[in-house]
Amino acid sequence: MTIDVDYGPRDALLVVDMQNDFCEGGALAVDGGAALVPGINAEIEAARAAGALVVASRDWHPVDHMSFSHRGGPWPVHCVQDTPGAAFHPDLALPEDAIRVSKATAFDADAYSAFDGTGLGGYLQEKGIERVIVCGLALDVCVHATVLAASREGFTTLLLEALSAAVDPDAIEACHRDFEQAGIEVRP
Ligand code: VGL
Ligand code: ZN
Repeated sequence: MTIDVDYGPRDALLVVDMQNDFCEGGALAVDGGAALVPGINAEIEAARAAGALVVASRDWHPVDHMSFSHRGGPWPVHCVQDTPGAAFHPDLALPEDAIRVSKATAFDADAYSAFDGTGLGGYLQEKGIERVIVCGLALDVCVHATVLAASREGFTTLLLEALSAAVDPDAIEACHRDFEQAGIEVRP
């Protein structure tokens, strides 16, 4: 089953941070994270079949990153470069030609959005992409930031909420207000 998105060649499906550390058993596990994988795989297939671009971001921190609690940051150690926790979920069916984007790779800065410091916006523009369709983890952190950034960069933005899950479910309401204010379409 796929969500009924009319994908085309001017669309990019952006799969955010579907990594082991954000799934059950990981260092910063999101409830319901792993269960999203089959639905995301179906979406990837639908997007590809219609000639859409498939992009996958990953949180990719150096050791001792400033966002880790032992450095005074808000998060436990997670998604350290080249560790199993930073790998994409093993069942995520990323095509070989999918675009991989690593973010938050500097010691001294965090980046929640896949557009932050990656050059992704310019790249998508060069490719003629007009709409960005977003799914993945976590709804209230990196998906929230990524969706707002996509809209700010001028892309028509669609969030597939059934293919996302939050670290803090109590934060979802505030996210919805932000999405609405920015004119972002949320597909439940
Ligand atoms: C994320 C917390 C810390 C995310 C990344 O990908 O949502 N959350 N770093
Ligand atoms: Zn992180």
